[in-house]
Amino acid sequence: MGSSLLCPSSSASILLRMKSQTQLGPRFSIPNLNRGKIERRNLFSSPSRVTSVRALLKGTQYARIGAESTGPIPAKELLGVVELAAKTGSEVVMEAVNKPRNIMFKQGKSDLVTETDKMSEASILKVVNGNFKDHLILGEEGGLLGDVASDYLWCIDPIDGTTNFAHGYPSFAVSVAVLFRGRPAAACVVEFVGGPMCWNTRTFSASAGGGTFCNGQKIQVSQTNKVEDSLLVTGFGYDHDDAWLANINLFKEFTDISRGVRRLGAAAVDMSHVALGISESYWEYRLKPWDVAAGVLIVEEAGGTVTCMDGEAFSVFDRSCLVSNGSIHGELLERIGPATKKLMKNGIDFSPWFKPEEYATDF
Ligand code: LIP
Repeated sequence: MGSSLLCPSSSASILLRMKSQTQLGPRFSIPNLNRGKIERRNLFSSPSRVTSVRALLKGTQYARIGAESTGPIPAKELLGVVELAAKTGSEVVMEAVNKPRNIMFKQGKSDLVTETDKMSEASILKVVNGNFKDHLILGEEGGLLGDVASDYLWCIDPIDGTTNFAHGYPSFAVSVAVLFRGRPAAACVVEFVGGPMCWNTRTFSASAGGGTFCNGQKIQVSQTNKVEDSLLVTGFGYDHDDAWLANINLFKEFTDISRGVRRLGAAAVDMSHVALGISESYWEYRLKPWDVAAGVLIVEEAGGTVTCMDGEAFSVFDRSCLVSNGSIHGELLERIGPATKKLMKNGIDFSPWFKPEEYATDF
């Protein structure tokens, strides 16, 4: 059982880890992900075929992203530890939420990290290690540690939406998920709601095949079936590249044809809101595994759909993510699909990233 410790928590290692996959060195590979696709067609070749394309997309079944098995550890046991870990991290964040922040910078002036991110992650690691000594862990601040031979990979974002946290602006969250052979098996997002003088939390949790719950009550995505009746959410990363620009254009387009597009700044929160049925969709380019691993399972288990932004089957190591209530997924892809395929055609890198090289997956 080989044990490895990568990217220990120092600003140099953070910089190293935040670089793209190819810059990361041999431990993070770019594997050829041959995920099973249920149906792939060239749906976007001719804009004049919009009506028939929509009919086709309505019948499209998208591949599920949740784990089909949780291996020797029952889903319930995994979920219990995931929830405890997220709760423990959220207590650290709650303790700090009304105090002055010690802000540091990662790659640029807008990519922040605080002492609280690091303390929250340390408290989460303690819970995971205390329960599963031999699991592999990928934390936003600490990088990769544990046993690369493990089938279980924990994806930890100790504060998703750090910029909002640093400014005392909702929304932000603690996000914890565990994958079994690459697929999300259990997930928990503790969302901070309210604001100065009235901070509170609500907890979203899900396990593969077990449904999604918010503060213990089962939740479902909305039934809205047209983009024109939908409230949409997107996000923009710190790297202002071609994909960022393409999404600025999608933001404009969808603002024109929906009830509005919001930009809150915390992927885990944005996805949990789709699961709760208070928005219909969320998408973003260039998210990392720790941003998405919990949120995607929370959406799927609430009855929603998760794909890449070109409509392909999704894994947490992909560089684009589209979640929706399912009913409007095809209509969203009529615009998001071609925009993403154009980026691909222009050579923009959409290969998987942050996948630990020796970590075995089922796709
Ligand atoms: C952030 C996301 C946000 C996204 C940024 C970033 P962080 O996570 O949740 O929505 O736009 O790219 O990844 O850095 O606050 O944990």
